[in-house]
Amino acid sequence: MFKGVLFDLDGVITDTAEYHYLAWKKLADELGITIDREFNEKLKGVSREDSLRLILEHGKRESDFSETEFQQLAKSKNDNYVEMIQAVSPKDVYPGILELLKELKNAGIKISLASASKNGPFLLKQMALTDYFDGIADPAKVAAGKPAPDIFILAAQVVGLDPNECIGIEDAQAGIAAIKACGALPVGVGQAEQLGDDIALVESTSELTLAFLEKQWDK
Ligand code: B16
Ligand code: MG
Repeated sequence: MFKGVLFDLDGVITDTAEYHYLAWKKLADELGITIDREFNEKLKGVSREDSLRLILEHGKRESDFSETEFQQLAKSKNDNYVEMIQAVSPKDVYPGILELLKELKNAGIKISLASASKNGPFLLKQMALTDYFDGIADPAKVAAGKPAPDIFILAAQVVGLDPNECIGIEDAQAGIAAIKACGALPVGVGQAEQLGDDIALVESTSELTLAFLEKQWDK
């Protein structure tokens, strides 16, 4: 039996992707760079700095800013995003997630957060989920973001486990790659076209039950 579940946040616990998109779009517009929802797919699971780099490259403006200016742009996007997520509440938790957290807790399985977002702890608080988490991996403490395995390795470590004792749940390509690389068992939320057909997949988080996870583990 697995001993821990490593949760991605955005796209697994709630949908903050739309807010990230709107905040990046505002910044891109100000810089005269056009981004759309299709481009935004590339930013899912990717860190704030790496996302900004991708946007600047997309607009061929990657050489136009000093390091200080770059950090100011990242801050301006985040200020905007943080303003938007003040409205996040328990109503925004995806279907089945609260029930799953309760089942895991009752079964004595460790629950850890492996989100690339520095706003993860704030979002958990807004959704009243903080108390369910035994650990939170701090993305500021890892050298490389997803698809590197670092954040998932740390998420296992902070709850005293080895990644190969854990299941990782993700909605992004970069995140599934990170889970595979750390040695945990990946479960994807989404479609095979994006996440691959070689892993367990659910279309909706409502399918994520303890029984479902046990079945994947025993396969
Ligand atoms: P922040 P996840 C990721 O969250 C988002 O998917 C990604 O769009 C965002 O850029 C990243 O967090 C960093 O977020 O700017 O709040 O630190 O999917 O890893 O939970
Ligand atoms: Mg995600």
